[in-house]
Amino acid sequence: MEKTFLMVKPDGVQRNLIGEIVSRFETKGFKLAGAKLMNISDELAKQHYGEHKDRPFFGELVDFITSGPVFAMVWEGENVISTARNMMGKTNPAEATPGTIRGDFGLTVGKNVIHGSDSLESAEREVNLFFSKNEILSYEKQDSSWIY
Ligand code: DAT
Ligand code: MG
Repeated sequence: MEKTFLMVKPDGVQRNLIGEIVSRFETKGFKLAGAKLMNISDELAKQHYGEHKDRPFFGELVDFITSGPVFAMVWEGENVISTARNMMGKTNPAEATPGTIRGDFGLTVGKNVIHGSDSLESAEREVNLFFSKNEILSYEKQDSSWIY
């Protein structure tokens, strides 16, 4: 089954949105496969956001994501990568549709509450960057026959 990496960013943690965000993916029908509250090192931040290293906001982005604890998660389910991106809303919360996480909880692109992998390749890369194999659990959920 497809997996994705999602992360409540430092602003979301400070604004007490962990529970709300977990709840949205849980009630949608996805399965939580791993989760941890953690601090991101400078090195991990630069690896994670490597694709943006030449963008003018890169320094700001690394400073922000390392500024406080994040809540890192692995979620599993059919089409979870693209569905989670739709549930997050557009990168800039000002353009994100109400009902999406960024549309409901954010105002500025620099503090947009949540990260989510944008492709199969980035999901695999990011899950492995943040989680070791033994932190990702494989288990049955009893509601699965009512979802699939
Ligand atoms: P997303 O997080 O939706 O995948 P992205 O990968 O293009 O968006 O950018 C990563 C993060 O970088 C984004 O969540 C917020 C920040 N960012 C993107 N564009 C920005 C900009 N123009 N100014 C400031 N920060 C920006
Ligand atoms: Mg991205």
